[in-house]
Amino acid sequence: MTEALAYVGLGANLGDARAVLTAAYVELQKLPGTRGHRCSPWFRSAPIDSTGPDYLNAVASFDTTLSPQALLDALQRIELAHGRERPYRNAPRTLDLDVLLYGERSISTPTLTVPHPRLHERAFVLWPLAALAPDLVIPGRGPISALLPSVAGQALEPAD
Ligand code: PH2
Ligand code: MG
Ligand code: MG
Repeated sequence: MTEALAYVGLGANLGDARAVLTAAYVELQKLPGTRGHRCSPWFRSAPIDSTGPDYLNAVASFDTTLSPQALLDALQRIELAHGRERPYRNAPRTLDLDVLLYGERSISTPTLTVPHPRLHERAFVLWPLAALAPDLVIPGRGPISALLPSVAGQALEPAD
């Protein structure tokens, strides 16, 4: 079965964000059809296009035989298990798990867009991603090192 290297964004800004992100990463490691998990350092930042407390963010990567949609379904089950509600777009959340990248594929279905459509404009995604994979090339966007300067204005601090 073919395997793809997936990158998943983790974020939380409600409740005990540190405990929830830790638990979510443990659950990612237990997902069937995944192996070789890595997690970036954690970062704290103010909400972008959103409100509420500061966010805790990280990026995880792993090899997976799950299809993109099966991976999305698994992430949504983990979000729900942590009390995720969706009252309105970009609402504060107990846990957000986003498929950022799935190998080198560009995917556009009614339920999933990969690369994540706002990945390239968000410091809270680009910096943890670059920490895991400094030589990464984002399909349709280019080398991650070339994208970082454009988010230099977004404050982000290490949260480890
Ligand atoms: N997620 C959003 C909207 N804004 N801001 C920060 N700092 N971190 C996030 O994870 C985040 C956000 C929608 O998913
Ligand atoms: Mg999401
Ligand atoms: Mg998100």
